Amino acid sequence: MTDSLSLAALGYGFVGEAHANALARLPQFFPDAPAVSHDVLVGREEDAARAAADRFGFDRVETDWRDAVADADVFLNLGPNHVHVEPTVAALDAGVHVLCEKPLAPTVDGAERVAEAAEASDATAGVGFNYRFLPAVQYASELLASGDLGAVRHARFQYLQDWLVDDDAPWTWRHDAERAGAGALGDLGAHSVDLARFLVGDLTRVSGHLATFTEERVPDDGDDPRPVTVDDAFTAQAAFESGALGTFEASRCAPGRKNGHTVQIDASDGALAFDLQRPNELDVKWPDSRGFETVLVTEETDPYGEHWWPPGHVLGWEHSVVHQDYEFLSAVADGRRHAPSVQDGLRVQRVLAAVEESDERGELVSV
Ligand code: SOE
Repeated sequence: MTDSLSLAALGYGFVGEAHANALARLPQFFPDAPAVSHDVLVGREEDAARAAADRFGFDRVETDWRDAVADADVFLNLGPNHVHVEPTVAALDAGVHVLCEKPLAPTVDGAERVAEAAEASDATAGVGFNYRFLPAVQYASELLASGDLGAVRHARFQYLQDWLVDDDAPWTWRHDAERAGAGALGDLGAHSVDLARFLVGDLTRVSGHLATFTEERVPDDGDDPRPVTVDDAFTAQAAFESGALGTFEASRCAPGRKNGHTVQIDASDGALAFDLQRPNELDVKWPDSRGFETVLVTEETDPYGEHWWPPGHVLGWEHSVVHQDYEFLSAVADGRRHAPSVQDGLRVQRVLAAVEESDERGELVSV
């Protein structure tokens, strides 16, 4: 391996920008992170890709991923869901390390193809479930693993956004089943199911309900309404292998909720609660406290604490991506596996598919 890892990235929208920011932070705050050279940014619209490449510091732009991925050391697949599978499989087949954004694929079949390619490759492969890397979420995981709160009985996950409350909100690729796979279920539910697996363990069966409240929307660039073929919201009940019970809910039609992701875990000797809109805090009901105490997770000894500011000088959403990219690139440099792996991405996809199947059949579905 050369001194710096040559990087190809696909996508320069919101998520592309979040990773560009993360990579820019690493040399200053994580000096032991492997060096990266920003070689090529892939995007279909050449002018827009060039403008993004100039801002993010990439040397070159390609409009076809086939001209970029196989020559890199590392490929970040940050494109929309329908371009997750082909470029990721091609990169893994060429021995290139890949971090692919969530959901791993629009369908279980696609996710299986990626997982098979990863198993056949020596490269490190990961999926972008960034919320695992928030200090408070890591702390919650350590607390549950320590056994101090006892055995988990209930796990509740809610992920609420409001950008589709209005029927006039425009149609985008996110409303198209072919390109997105699913709606709130795949986009938001994927994060919740990943945190459920990370904090509590695997799920065994689910029952789910999906709803699409607005059946068609008008795209920004045209007059003709297009059908919305994905869900606006879902709810699901689940059972974990451990015997714990789970509930999941996500919506893009929750007025006033911008990006509200909440987790509550009730265990036999205590409980904990996390809210993404208060990312530096974990509410903990200790075995010997009367109610919940709010723990500020910003000490030097807390996960990633030593890399940043003095205690109380809080972190935000972007830091989850910085930590994730640090862990992924470190795994690449050390020749290790990364967690969450693409196998984790596949398992999440199977849960999401089971929720959809349960809604269609009106029955409980095994995962
Ligand atoms: C969708 O609105 C979205 O941007 C997701 O795609 C992200 O994964 C989530 O973190 C925030 O919301």
